Amino acid sequence: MKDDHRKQHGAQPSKAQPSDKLPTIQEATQPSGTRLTDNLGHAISDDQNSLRAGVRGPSLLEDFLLREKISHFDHERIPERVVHARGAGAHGTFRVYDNSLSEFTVAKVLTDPSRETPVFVRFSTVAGSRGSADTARDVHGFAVKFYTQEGNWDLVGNNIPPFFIQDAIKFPDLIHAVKPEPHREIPQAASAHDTFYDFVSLTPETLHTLMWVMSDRGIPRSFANMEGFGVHTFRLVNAEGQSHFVKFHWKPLAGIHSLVWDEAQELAGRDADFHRRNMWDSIEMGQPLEWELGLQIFSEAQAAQFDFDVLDATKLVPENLVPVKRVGKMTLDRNPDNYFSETEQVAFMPTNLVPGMDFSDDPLLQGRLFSYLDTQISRLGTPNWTELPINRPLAPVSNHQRDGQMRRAVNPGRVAYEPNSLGGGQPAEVPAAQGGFVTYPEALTGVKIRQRAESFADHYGQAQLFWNSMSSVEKMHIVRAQQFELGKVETREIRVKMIGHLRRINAVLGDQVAAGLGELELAGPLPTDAELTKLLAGATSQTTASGGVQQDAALGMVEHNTAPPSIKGRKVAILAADGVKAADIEAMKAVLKAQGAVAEVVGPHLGSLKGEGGAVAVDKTVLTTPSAVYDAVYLPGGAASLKVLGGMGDAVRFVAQAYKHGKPVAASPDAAALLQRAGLPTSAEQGVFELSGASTDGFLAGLAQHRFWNRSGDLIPA
Ligand code: HDE
Repeated sequence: MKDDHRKQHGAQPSKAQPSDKLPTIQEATQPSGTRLTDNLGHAISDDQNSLRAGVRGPSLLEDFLLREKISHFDHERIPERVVHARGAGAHGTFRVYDNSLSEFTVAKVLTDPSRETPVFVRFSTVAGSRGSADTARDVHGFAVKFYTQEGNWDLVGNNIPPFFIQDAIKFPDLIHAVKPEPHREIPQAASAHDTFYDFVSLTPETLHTLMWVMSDRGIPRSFANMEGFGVHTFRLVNAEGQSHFVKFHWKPLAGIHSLVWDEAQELAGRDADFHRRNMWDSIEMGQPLEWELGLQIFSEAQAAQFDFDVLDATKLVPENLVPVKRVGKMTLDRNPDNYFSETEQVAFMPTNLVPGMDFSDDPLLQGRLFSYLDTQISRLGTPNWTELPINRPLAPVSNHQRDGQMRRAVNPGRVAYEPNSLGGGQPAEVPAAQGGFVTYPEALTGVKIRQRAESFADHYGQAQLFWNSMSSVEKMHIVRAQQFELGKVETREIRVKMIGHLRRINAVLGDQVAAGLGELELAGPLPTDAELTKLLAGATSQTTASGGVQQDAALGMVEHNTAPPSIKGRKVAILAADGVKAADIEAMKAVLKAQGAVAEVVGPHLGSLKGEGGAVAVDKTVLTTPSAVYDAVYLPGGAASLKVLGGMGDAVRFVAQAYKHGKPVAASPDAAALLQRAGLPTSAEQGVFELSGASTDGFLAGLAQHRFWNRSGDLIPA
């Protein structure tokens, strides 16, 4: 698959198109040779033994091979990103659908449908270190580098449309508060601790984004199931020099789906690489990840009418107010060849724009415009990081910047200044008409001042809009997430302050969280998930700062989904032991494969099973692989197989957890006893399908639906 792709993209540099990124990476690719050498090409005859004085004597300083090898190893690491350290990337392309955006922008990447622009995308979590688990509850980075013919455009966004703070000067405080507490470096990749909630409780502008992180959006099922957002308001500038405001969105064609918290925690231990593995495997299987680029375009005059400020990054523009226009498609279809060279060394900067776009005065964005160049120099060690293959633009680079550590370019000639006559006056400035970047001439007046605008003052209205827009199940998840997070906060005063903020967003939300924290007397026991869901159904608040919008379906996930139901890319576990009906497995595999889903046989051991009707190869075992890594479970027939599984704690837990996590389960009638042991009802309505006949339709529809929220899995201990 990968090699086919290479061919498609022109593996021969001589045949490369101007829009081909691959050759610039391939130029630096070092395929393994046949002779072992050191870094300066000397062939090595013995790589097993260091040079020593006598076979049992001390090592000699003279051993240049040992010293080079160890010294290189000692310097293998670069500082991890101070935020977004944990991430995974992939290559792909972007193409705009038509030229309808020409009235708003001269950017070719957004107006020329004949162009295929190469992209590299890095997804990340924010708080954890490089080795932390993918499924930590967090904001997720969604950074896209477009290698356009006019230079790189980086859309460095997140999977959540607002941000925690309004002003860049608070960013180090926010990050210090959420990172592990500095005296004992605990907890890793988690916001559930005192310093984070201390900061949040004293900084109510964080509340809107907090609500998003505590919702299902904080624990996406996969990168392919995440939306992306540019967060800030940017500008588009057209040929007449007119500017419109714009918000960027990525809409996943695979739909928006999330994990449930218990599952996310299970995965953090059982497969900490869950998201990166999923993306890697999908691409290797020939199933690209796809998004549509969506734009909300509005004039400054329109923006002036809103009762919130579009320069305030803690606010979103409701889609009910300004609809999202889908303008093009991004496809990720090639895995990197080397994690470090590509994913670790890729360097994004919101300052990377192309003509036809510009910044807004959002004070958070303005601070970012400084931060990213600064951080790349520190992280990659030199201003010459732009020469690294993954960062190099496709557009030609020509200027008088010279030297510095690890300079790769060899710039001939004596002229390294401008203006010059000795170099024929070149390279020369490019007028705007020929593509030179010109800043939008925004008129500005004002006094120098350190003060927040009055229009930034409302911190609760959009948190209320978000809350109102949740289905009752999503609301229940938010209550449970806050009970969990604040339950880990040890300082009571901070918990109490947080309850106050949550009550202000919605009284029922605040009360239910308070009940879980022992700050509210209840007449009876705490409500179960099902009871809580019912209780939250009518709980809404009056919004402010939302353009008059009380509820926006686009903000929810369960009832509003952007994709037509499909099972493409879903993964089904077939749980089996000796005695399984091999024909059942073959039939299910064929049905799933036909619709682009994947099936794996999970057994008590690796190797093969003695199936009824033939041997069955096992892909994974119940010991190594929990049902959390699958989207559904199938229990094929074979009384002997089901008896073995029913007697195995791991297998029973496998099924119980799938049910608890809301996943569809399909079972042959032989599985009744196992289902009972795992505590499952047989109820198609609740996504437990008995496959007695040949029809798998109900199960496939359940798989497309992804989760069954109408279960009361409270009593399942798994
Ligand atoms: Fe970042 N951010 N950020 N950020 N950010 C970084 O740059 C920063 C913010 C985002 O996959 C750093 O190369 C400041 C908002 C992503 O490589 C650093 C402020 C949004 C990534 C930095 C913000 C983001 C980063 C760390 C407040 C969503 C990962 C390493 C003024 C729109 C990119 C690096 C990748 C990374 C600074 C706020 C998104 C330190 C100062 C808002 C996706 O430069």
